[in-house]
Amino acid sequence: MAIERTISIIKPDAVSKNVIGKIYDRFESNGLKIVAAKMKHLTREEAEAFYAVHKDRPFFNDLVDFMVSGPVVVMVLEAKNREIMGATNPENAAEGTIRKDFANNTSENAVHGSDSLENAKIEIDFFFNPEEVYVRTIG
Ligand code: IDP
Ligand code: MG
Repeated sequence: MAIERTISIIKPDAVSKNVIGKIYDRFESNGLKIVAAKMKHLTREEAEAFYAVHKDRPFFNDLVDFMVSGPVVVMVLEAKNREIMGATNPENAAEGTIRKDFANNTSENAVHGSDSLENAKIEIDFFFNPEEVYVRTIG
């Protein structure tokens, strides 16, 4: 079976709270492996392109403003992360999820995660060249 890969982004709110390591730990503690990672300050053009699927939503401009407000940390993870992230609105997020513990509100919600395998592939290609994504051969 092919290994499932997905994207996670630690958003500017969580980076500014200095909880990058705590969020990495959530993934690792739940058995996910980080196979690529980098810090990046998105340009407005990059944020608009990344969230193009939401371009007609009322929150699009606020979302882009927020995502360019500071650097983010982009990761490729092996295995699923939606359950670990929690619901978009942290008030609806389950106990023990990243958003429950670290999000401010529906907009500043600590992390992004791919919503399907198909979109995961598109999002991985958006941020990483193939040689930047590693095979974890040991362990
Ligand atoms: P997701 O991140 O849980 O997949 P999406 O519906 O794909 O949620 O929305 C993408 C991002 O847009 C959210 O993570 C959040 O930052 C922002 N967003 C979504 N809905 C709202 C809203 O109603 N108000 C403000 N921002 C929102
Ligand atoms: Mg989404």
